[in-house]
Amino acid sequence: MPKSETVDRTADTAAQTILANPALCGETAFDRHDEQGKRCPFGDQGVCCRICDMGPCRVYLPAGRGAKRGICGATPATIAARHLIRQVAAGVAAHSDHGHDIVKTLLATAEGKAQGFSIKNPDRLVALAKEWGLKTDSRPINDIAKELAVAGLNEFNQQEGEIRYPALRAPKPTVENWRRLGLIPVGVEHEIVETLHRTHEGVDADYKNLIMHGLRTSLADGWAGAMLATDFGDALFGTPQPVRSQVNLGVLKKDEVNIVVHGHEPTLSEMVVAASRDPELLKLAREKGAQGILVGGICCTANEILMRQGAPVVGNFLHQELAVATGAVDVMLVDVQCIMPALVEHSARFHTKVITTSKKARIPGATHLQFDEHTALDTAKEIVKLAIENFPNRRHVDIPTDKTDLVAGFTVQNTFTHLGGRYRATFRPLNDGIIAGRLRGVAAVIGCNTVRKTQDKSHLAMVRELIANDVLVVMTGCAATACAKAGLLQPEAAAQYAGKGLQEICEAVGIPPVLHFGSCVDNSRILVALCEMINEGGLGEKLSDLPIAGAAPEAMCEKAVAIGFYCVASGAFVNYSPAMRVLGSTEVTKFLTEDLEELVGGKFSFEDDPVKAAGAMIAHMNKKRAALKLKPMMYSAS
Ligand code: NFS
Ligand code: SF4
Repeated sequence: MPKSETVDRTADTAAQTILANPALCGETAFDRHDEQGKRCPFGDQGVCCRICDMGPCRVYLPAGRGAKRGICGATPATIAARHLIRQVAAGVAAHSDHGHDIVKTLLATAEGKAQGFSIKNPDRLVALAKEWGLKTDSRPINDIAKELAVAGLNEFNQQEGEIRYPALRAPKPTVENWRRLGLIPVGVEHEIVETLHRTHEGVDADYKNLIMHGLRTSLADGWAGAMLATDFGDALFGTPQPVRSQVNLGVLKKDEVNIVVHGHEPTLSEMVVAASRDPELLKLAREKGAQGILVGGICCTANEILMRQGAPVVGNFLHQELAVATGAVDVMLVDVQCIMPALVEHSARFHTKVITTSKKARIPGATHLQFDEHTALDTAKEIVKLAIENFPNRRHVDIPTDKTDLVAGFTVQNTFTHLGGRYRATFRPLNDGIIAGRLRGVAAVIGCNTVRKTQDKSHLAMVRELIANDVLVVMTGCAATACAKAGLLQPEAAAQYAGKGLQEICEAVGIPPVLHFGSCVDNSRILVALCEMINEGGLGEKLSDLPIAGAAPEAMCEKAVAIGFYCVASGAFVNYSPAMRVLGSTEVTKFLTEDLEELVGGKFSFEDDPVKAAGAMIAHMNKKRAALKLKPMMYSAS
């Protein structure tokens, strides 16, 4: 296949190089996508119900096909809403189970039972403990950590009251509105259980009632599960600092042992990075003919070790099979989420060993090495050793040369600290920039890759359009990796792509126009940043007053649905593409894209064209700017 024919599949030149040689690369998700052909419109539009075993029932499509109702009488709206909030619950569960594991690791560390772990940022831990109302004076750090971790676990299984963070962090009027609507979760598990119950056959049939519970469930992700993963992760593994690194398949090294960590949880990958620096193992690598050991990441694990260790990023979601196809990956180490089962079969064409490590995620044919925090360092060393021993088994190696510099590691605590020589976190420069009309607002562009759209293309088009219009962009997940590969995460990108006002802010603060905030659970950093913007003053009273917007331009998984939901529930305008599976119900579609705004201040739009979607986000920011009576934009159209 000539390279020119791969451009529909991916905008990434390294990926194009690999896909242009199918004889070497073998089958990938792109081929399996073609093999699926045209999808069933009922499933695609959310009106196929398989909740009970009288079905599946395929109900009325706007095109005039299908029965009016399911066997039980469920309408298209009921069916679409039930399906959608089950996706929300699954997404919330994924982020929250991840957060839960980090809290448990913090507890094991405090009890001295987690091998190789220590509390890397005790200041952050003490700050959290104070925020949570715990006593911190003259107490040993492990005591505080233990009490904090136990309190953290309670956020998951609490059975009455409210999760803690909304009242602690969100602006009061936003919290009051959530309370008025009954949207504050009791506990993470409580809401997930209730979603599964409500969507069981013959329970909740009111689509509005279902969607509102979906919003409540999603808030348990953004304001508990994911927020705990970020906060406790920062205390345990260290809070990120701005860091330079590189991204794309070209970071793999021909003459070094390459270990690619793929998945989501930082507990294992942190240890593997540590083990790769072990002098004994480095010596063994040299004995096998390798010059060193490289640990690079795919998907959100990549973002975790990039943010905290500056480790190079091999790629985003659709790069997982392509990385193996370089022939240079000695071990592909996976934990949970976004791991294609096809990796095992695919890797068999090369010499790559796929190692699964979580009891929750095994793949037939993979080597399984159970990871457990009590023996973390030993397991990590064993994995590194396996990779070293596999190095001499390499066959044909052909690594694309593409790699790009990037800056990552931004957080609520560090983004605006360096201004004017003051080392204090203050959002003043950001708020002032918006108030004066240098900056139009802030957009969060996040989420996945999907074979339903050209890899990375929508991310790039949307982000370029936003920054050209003086919108500061914050990114996480595979979206951030997409833009990093294209060079948008470098300070130099401001001069090339940003509007004049954004350029001035970037120069004054010393930041790129696109800020990498981390993995997908780190979207919680964005929520906290929005709270800080309100606290700083001048931009309204509730989160929904802010000139902000969100987008997932290449969304793929249930976690993205959950994130979209908690952003809308938190008051944001969110463009989600490809559309959520609700278009078969005009009522549900209208509720999500219009009516929600009156209730929570945020709403969805499902525009697939990334430039038009950016236009809608900009229009929303303009509307908010007008409501706040802010000055006209200094250099671009208001
Ligand atoms: Ni987010 Fe991360 Fe990527 Fe999507 Fe998967 S890695 S948690 S889900 S595909 S961005
Ligand atoms: Fe059909 Fe109702 Fe059963 Fe769904 S719950 S499969 S609509 S009978």
